[in-house]
Amino acid sequence: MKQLEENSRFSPFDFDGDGIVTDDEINKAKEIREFEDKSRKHLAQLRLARYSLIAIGIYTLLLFMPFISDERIAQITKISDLFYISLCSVVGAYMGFTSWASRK
Ligand SMILES: [Ca+2]
Repeated sequence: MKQLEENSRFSPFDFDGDGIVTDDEINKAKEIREFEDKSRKHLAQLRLARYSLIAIGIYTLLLFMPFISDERIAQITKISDLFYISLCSVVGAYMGFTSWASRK
């Protein structure tokens, strides 16, 4: 328990506004902080997965553009295989971890 001074930096934790930060309120603040961290992490992963999908789409479209010759496509096929596999595994890992985390 902690009695607060005026405009203390702990006053945001005083949820019921009585000027005292109880252990309960500290725990609640901790939970909120953890939740915020978790959702920030989740957002970053979502962004990564989304950009991977977009990159796959753009790359595939680029391959069909007239200014890229068939010879060049044949040359980069090996790289593009790796490209697809790695980006797809990012997306797959995202979906896997998301459903695994929501089941916990
Ligand atoms: Ca309080």
